[in-house]
Amino acid sequence: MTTILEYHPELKAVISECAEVAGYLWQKGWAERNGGNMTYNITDVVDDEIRNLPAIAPARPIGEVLSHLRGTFFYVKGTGKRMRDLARHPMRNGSIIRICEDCATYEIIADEAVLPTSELPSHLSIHDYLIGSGSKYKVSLHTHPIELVALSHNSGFLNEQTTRTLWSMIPETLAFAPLGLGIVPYAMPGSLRLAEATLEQVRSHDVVLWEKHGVFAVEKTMMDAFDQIDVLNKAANIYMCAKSMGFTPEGMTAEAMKEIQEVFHLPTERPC
Ligand code: 2HA
Ligand code: ZN
Repeated sequence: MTTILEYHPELKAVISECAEVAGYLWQKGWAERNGGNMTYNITDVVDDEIRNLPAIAPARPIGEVLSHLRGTFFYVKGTGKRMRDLARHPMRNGSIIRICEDCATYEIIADEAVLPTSELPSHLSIHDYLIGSGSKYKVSLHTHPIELVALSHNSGFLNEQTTRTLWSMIPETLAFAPLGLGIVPYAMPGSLRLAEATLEQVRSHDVVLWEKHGVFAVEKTMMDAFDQIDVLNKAANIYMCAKSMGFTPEGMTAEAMKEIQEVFHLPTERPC
């Protein structure tokens, strides 16, 4: 079957990156069944031919009016679709959508009429904020990393100290996730409350932890979003390995952490 990707190498590279990351999510055990979501603002790699493709399904409401999304295009995982299937067949388990002129509806334009994730409104509202604030961030990724979700089952970890604990596990955590983890109290998946609380935290953190559920990250590329989550989850894994060996890890000293901050010139705000 022909796919839009055959004649659009830039778009193909972006979708291949989504498929590669979906495979990692499955391999890591972070994407059981249809767990997790991804959306990619592909507007930059959309040429006139794609821009003018006819809709292959009737326009559907987003559920909100998102005025910064006029004329934008997204690759989105399909509702009920599995990351492990998306890894092999990204255009059968996700689709390309165009946001309509009214900024309240969208149309599927390729390759098949795969309906987007039920989390589409919350992902799109975050893209709307990113575009509105002039951000270079183009992707949003939600997944279920085991160690971070496990930590979130203890209220003692639902605070800013958790970021400091994770930073102190190995030097790379602070170097590569200098804004750490934002925390969002439990809220119903897909709810407006979850989306609003996530937006609040995503402005000032690398990754947002949803209590007893998963994480959410925005980044420039899907691989970067994956890396942010992987770095923080690795630190949680080291913490838990030490605990299961029967001791509380010492963590790097405050001086060692300060040295990392100085050498790496770490940002204290998102480069939006
Ligand atoms: O769509 O993980 O939280 C799958 C999910 C929703
Ligand atoms: Zn989830």
